[in-house]
Order: sequence, then structure tokens, then C-alpha cells
Amino acid sequence: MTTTHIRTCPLCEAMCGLEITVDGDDQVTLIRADRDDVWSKGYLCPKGTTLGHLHHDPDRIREPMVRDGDEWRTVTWDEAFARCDELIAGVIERHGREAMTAYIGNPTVHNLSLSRYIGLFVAPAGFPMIYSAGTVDQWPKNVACMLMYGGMWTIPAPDIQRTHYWLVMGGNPQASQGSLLACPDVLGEIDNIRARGGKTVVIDPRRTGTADRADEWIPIVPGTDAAFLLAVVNVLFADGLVDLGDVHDFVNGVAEVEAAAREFAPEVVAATCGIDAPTIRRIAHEIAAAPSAAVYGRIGLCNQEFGTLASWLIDVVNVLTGNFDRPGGMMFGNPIAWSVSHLDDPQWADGVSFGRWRSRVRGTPEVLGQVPVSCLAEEIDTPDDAPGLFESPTKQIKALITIAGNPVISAPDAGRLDAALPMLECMISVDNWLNETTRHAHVILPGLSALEAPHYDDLILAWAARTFGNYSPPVFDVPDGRPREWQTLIVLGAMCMGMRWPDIDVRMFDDGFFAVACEAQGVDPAVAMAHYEDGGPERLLDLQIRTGPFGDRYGEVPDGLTLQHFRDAPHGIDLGPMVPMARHWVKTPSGRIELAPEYILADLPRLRARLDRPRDALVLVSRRHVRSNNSWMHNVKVLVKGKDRCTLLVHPDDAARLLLVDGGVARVTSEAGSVEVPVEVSDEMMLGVVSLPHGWGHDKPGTRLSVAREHAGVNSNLLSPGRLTDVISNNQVVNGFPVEVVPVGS
Ligand SMILES: Nc1nc2c(c(=O)[nH]1)N[C@H]1C(S)=C(S)[C@@H](COP(=O)(O)OP(=O)(O)OC[C@H]3O[C@@H](n4cnc5c(=O)[nH]c(N)nc54)[C@H](O)[C@@H]3O)O[C@H]1N2
Ligand SMILES: Nc1nc2c(c(=O)[nH]1)N[C@H]1C(S)=C(S)[C@@H](COP(=O)(O)OP(=O)(O)OC[C@H]3O[C@@H](n4cnc5c(=O)[nH]c(N)nc54)[C@H](O)[C@@H]3O)O[C@H]1N2
Ligand code: SF4
Ligand SMILES: [Mo]
Repeated sequence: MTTTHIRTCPLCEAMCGLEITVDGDDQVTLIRADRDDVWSKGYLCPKGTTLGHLHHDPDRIREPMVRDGDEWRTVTWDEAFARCDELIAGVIERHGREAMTAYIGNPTVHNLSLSRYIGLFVAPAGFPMIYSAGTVDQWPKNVACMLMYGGMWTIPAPDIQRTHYWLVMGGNPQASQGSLLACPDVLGEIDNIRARGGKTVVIDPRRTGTADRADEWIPIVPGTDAAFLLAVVNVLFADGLVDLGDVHDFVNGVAEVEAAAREFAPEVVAATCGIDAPTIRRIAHEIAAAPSAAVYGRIGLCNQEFGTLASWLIDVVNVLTGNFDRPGGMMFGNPIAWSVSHLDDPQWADGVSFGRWRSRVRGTPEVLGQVPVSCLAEEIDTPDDAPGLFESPTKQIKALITIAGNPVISAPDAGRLDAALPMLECMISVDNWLNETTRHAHVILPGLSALEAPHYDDLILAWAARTFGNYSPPVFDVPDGRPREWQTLIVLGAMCMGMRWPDIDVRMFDDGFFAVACEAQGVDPAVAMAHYEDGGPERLLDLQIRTGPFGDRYGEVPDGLTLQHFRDAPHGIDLGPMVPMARHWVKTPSGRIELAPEYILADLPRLRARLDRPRDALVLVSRRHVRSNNSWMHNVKVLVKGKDRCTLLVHPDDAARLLLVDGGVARVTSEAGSVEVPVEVSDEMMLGVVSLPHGWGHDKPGTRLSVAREHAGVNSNLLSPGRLTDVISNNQVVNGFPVEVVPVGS
């Protein structure tokens, strides 16, 4: 007996609707696009068709595992939690919570349970500091948005379904499917822009698949986007092109921005950026002249030396050209269900300030509660009596809890972390695979597969091109007694708080959290609670919908939405395109958009000094591929088969100069390390820039990734220098650092 299930793919920000066919033996036999999905309308990518492969992967962990020496044992959940309790209580007793931390990885955002409940682990655990993939990702954007709009997740997105001019900087949606920009079939939208008489321009050191689909590609020297954008701002003021449009009465700091850009005329930055002055002027004029325009920057603008300046300037250009908060420009979303990430964070109750404490070894001041993820290794391997340590709320780390993260692959200076993890007295991983990171754990607590878990996206909907929502119930049942990830998070949080297994009352924590969420939305918890028998993320989701902008507020709004409406609408509910929302979202102390935050302006001298620095002979940048997902989908045979994708892309002239041949092997060396990797000669690279994907390096012993091991590739983060950061955001620089490349053998 075959059944068909309509679900949403949780793997990336495109949120594609899927039609999943399952046979009588509970085997997924086919996954294809759901043509009736209100959002994706039949779009999908190759990864979405592999949710069955992930679910059936024999290497996927389904029961908790405990490690004794090199031996892994499958244990009951009771035994696993008892072991966690023993390990955590031991570290608390011997070293205190100052010696404990957590690392939170990317899939947390894409998982209903983890996204809603991560706070219910982090808050009770009360670690002095935690780490996340955020500092190799969007931290600069978080800093800019916190200062400009008053919320680190108040992130505007380009309204590409209506714009007439799209400038894409450091993003490659052809591979990534869009990021901090949720829209299915982004490349199709590039065609639509052209059909409207508009234009898409891509600024990237690589002529990407997105650039191929666009109207123009402008190569740029990595790390110089902020200089380019300041020159654009300079032209906007110099040529009288500034017009704030709808937000004219709502912006502070225009004069300060004008002054800041004064010394960055196009001629001043041209050589540094590798873009001639007339082109910079032309782009500024094109943005200003377009009926609507959206300037967009993504990871290439964050994971670089001037990440915050570049991320800030993206929004500055949109504001100055009247393209902020209007259709076809840069807009905030209006999600049907509010996100827990938008709840007021108690740490900012007295206003935002950075540098409230420092890391112990490097002395790095915190930014938005985090220091660079590369600090984790040194915080583990440096004893408390080492010389030259800084006053810090933490001690040498003895316990680490990883949640859906693989920092041994994804964090810079990866080799040092890999060597440090065995020094831990307690390492617990909430993860579904035994990989490069989790092989060091003492206990692995698996979650569910995407097809066993319910789904409804969270934060991503805040920057979606349309106001829509789609709920997916689980495709497969799981045995009773198997904890969901949200329950595991609560148990671990409570243990770190000092409670002992099995005294932990998960329901009590969940109800308490629910009550706080109700109160934050002005709803009486008792009234809301009366609607439910069970707790958990679906109860919270119902609250998020009911108290969101279209919700029924538990009966107060007669036709308002509830989760049940989504259960009844498997293809989703679409409430239309983006609408101006800035006056709702902006929550700065002044109540206005802060265009010129002092904290960011203070970084300009660093950029000015960069203009005098000679260009490095060869620098490395990262890239993604549509068939990969960071480090964790290389165990899916249909995705990794075919040609090797972990290659070093080299421009033909660089190849000739360096005596590299296509298909040969090169040794790439940076100040941090060295790897050997196959060379792919391609004129899609800018001269002087080579590109290597991240997420590979699956040759470590002791993992259980039978397919990935056969397609190991190399770990590009062995090359990324840990101490290289965008200093004002603490974000790692994995793009644009110098490397040497030499041929190996012949
Ligand atoms: N050089 C370089 N480095 C980079 C980047 C780059 O562009 N260049 N990009 C950075 C970016 S943007 C990011 S987001 C990070 C990603 O960094 P990480 O989040 O650390 O890495 P992932 O590869 O996403 O690892 C995901 C982990 O979650 C597990 N997992 C998958 N699904 C689930 C689930 O449903 N539940 C649980 N509990 N576990 C699950 C996987 O087994 C894996 O261990 O990498 C960063 N590193
Ligand atoms: N298939 C797939 N999809 C993914 C992921 C994945 O691993 N695989 N990862 C997901 C995650 S976690 C994220 S954060 C997003 C990221 O989504 P995107 O930001 O679209 O990521 P990339 O595809 O890596 O594109 C980054 C581009 O920046 C360019 N670049 C590098 N340095 C610079 C620079 O200094 N200036 C400029 N202008 N450009 C530069 C690179 O050449 C590259 O083309 O993708 C998400 N989607
Ligand atoms: S683009 Fe691919 S990975 Fe992303 S949601 Fe759609 S099917 Fe899933
Ligand atoms: Mo990311």
C-alpha cells in the first residue's frame, strides 16, 4: 500500500514543498516537487529528493551511544541520560560551570524542535559563554541590524519578486538557494527581473552560476566590498542622488554617513577593489535610477575582513536610494508565526553594549554574547595557569555540549580543535551522525530524521519574499519513549543547571517556557494552556500563530489563524507579498533607523589602512555546491556521485604562472596549515583568487560515514587562520586570506 505525503523540505531557506511517496514497508520510494505548494509551486533542488536517503541511511544514529575508549556502545535512553548526568555533575563539582560551554550548529535553525527550544537549553545551562556557527556566518549582519534597527534578527531582505534592479554581492543562490533571502527558484526570479525590463548584477570574485544567469558580472578583490560600497555612497551624495523616499522622516545619521564616505571617492578605492572608477559610478547611478532596486550581500560579505562595514553599507545604500521598506526594495518580512528569536532577550534589557567580558586566552571582547568560534580550541587546550591569560568569566573548558554542529569541519583552525576535543572530561553531542566532531563525544544523543519530525520554519520566514506558512506533520511515527530533541535539550539544560537525572521534570520546564511566551504576547497562560493536552513545539507553534499578526488570539479574533488551519492546508497558506514593515520592526532607543552607528563608524580607519596595503598575490575564497549542505550531506550517495567537487578552482593565468595543471594536485598552504587538493583550472575565477569549498575532509578515523569516507575531500578550514576576524563583529574571515599554491608531483 503506497501513501503520499505533502511536506516542506527543511534543508535550506528555499522551503520547497515536496510530495513524498512511501510504500507499504515504510520505504520512501519517490520524492518530487509539490506543484501545488503555494510558495514553491513545483520548484526543488537535488537535495530535497534525498530526505528518504537521509532517513534510511544505515549510518544515521537512531539510538543513543556511549563511548568507552575507542569503543561505542548503543545504550537505552535511560542509560545515556544517566551517563550524561554523571559526566556533567562531575565537571560541575570539580570545575564549576565556568568550565562548561556549548557549540550550536546550523541545522538548529532548520529544525522545529531545536529552533524553538534551544533557548530552553542555553538559559538554564547558564554557561558564561557559548559558541555557534554564527561567527563563521552572519554575525556581522547581526551586529549591523542590532545597531541600525534594534534587533539582531531584524534583517531586511531584497524583494526580488518585484524589484527592477538586483545587486548581488557575495552570495551565490545558484548553489545556496538563497540565504537571509528566502525565495524559491532565485535564478528564475533573475529571469523575471529581466522580463520586467530590469537587471541583475553580481559582484563576486568568481563568475558563479548566479553570475552566469545575471546580466552582468563584476569581479572584486575579496574583502574590499566595504570600500566599493563607500564609493557608491560617495557618488550618491556627490551626484545628488540621495532620496530617502518613504523612510525620509525615520532615519538618523544621514549627515554622518555622508561625511564618512567623503574620502572614499571611486578613484580612491578602484585599485584596491579591482573595479574601475567609471564602473563604480555607473553602478551607483543605476541603483538610483531604477524604478526599484535592492542591494543584497551575503556570506562573501560577512566571512571577510570588513564584514560588518560591508553588511552595514548594503543597507545604507538601500536607505539612501529610497529603496528601503518599499516594494521592490529591501524589506522586512511579516511572518504569520512570530519567531522565538524575536522575543526580548534579557541580556539587552539595559540596552546593547559589546565587550562586556573577554575570552580568557585571546582576550577577545564579546560581541552579541559570543567570541569567534576559533577561540573554542584554545579555551580547551590552554590550562588556567598558563601565562598571559585575560580576566574572563570562564575557566579552561572541560565540558562541551554540541548541538547539531560539526565544528571540526566548519570552524577555522580546524586542526587545533580536532586535537583539543580529546582533552575534554565531558563531551555530549546531540547529533544524528558519528562524524568528525561527534567521534570525540562521550555520549551521542540522536534526534529524529526530518521525516520523523514535524516541521514549520521559524526565523527564515522573517526574511521571506512572501507572507506564508506551511506545516508538515511527521511522515513516520517514532516509538514511544524515544525523546524528541526538544526534550533532550531540556534535560541537558537542567543537568547543566545542577539538577540530577532522573529528577528532571521536562513538562515543568516546558510549561514554564510556554507561560513566559504567552505573557510576552499579552496572553493569559491559563487561558492558552486550557487549549492543550500536550506540550512541546507544536503547542508553542500554535501560540506563535495565534498571537501573530493574523492569529485568532484564542478566540478574540473570529477569523484568525491557528495551527489547525495549516493542518487543513497541506500545500500551505499564502497571504501575499512583502508589505512595508519598518515602523513595526525598528526598535532602536530613538525609535528611528540608525544609519550611522558609532560603533561601526569607528572601524573605518581600519578600512582606510587597507587601501594602502598592497594586494596579496593569491587569496582563497570559499564556495558552495547545490549538491552539498555544509559538512553533513556527503553521506548521500546520489549527491556525491560523479565528478569530484572538492577541487581548487584556479584562473588559467594563475595556473600557468604556478605550473598547475587541470586535474593535477596542488598543495595549498596558509599561515594556519596545508592541504593537498585536485586542481580545476577555470576562467570563472578572478585572477589572483582561488576557491575551495568548505564542508569536506571526511577521512578521519573513527567516524561512521561510509559513503562520505569514499568522497573525503579536504577540510578547507585547516587553512583558515583562527585569529583572522572581522574584529568588530568577532566573525571569522574564511574568505580573502593569503595562500601559497604549488604543484605536487607531476
Ligand atoms: N571555510 C568556510 N567555513 C565555513 C563556511 C564557509 O563558507 N567557508 N560557512 C560557515 C557557515 S555559513 C555555517 S552555517 C557553518 C556550519 O557549521 P556547522 O553547523 O558546525 O556544520 P554543519 O556541517 O552544518 O553540521 C551540522 C551537524 O548537524 C548534524 N545534524 C544534521 N541534521 C540534524 C538534526 O536534525 N538534528 C541534529 N541534532 N543534528 C543534525 C550533522 O550530523 C552535523 O554534525 O559552517 C561555516 N564554515
Ligand atoms: N547547496 C547548499 N546550500 C546551502 C549551503 C550549502 O552548504 N550548500 N549552506 C547554507 C548556509 S549555512 C548558508 S550561510 C548559505 C550561504 O549562502 P551564500 O551566501 O549564497 O553562499 P555561497 O554559495 O557560499 O556564496 C558566497 C559567494 O561569495 C563569494 N565571495 C567570497 N568572498 C567574497 C568577497 O570578499 N566579496 C564578494 N563580493 N564575494 C565574495 C564567493 O565566491 C561565493 O560565490 O547557504 C545555505 N545554503
Ligand atoms: S532548494 Fe533544495 S534543499 Fe532547499 S528547500 Fe528546496 S529542495 Fe530543499
Ligand atoms: Mo550558514
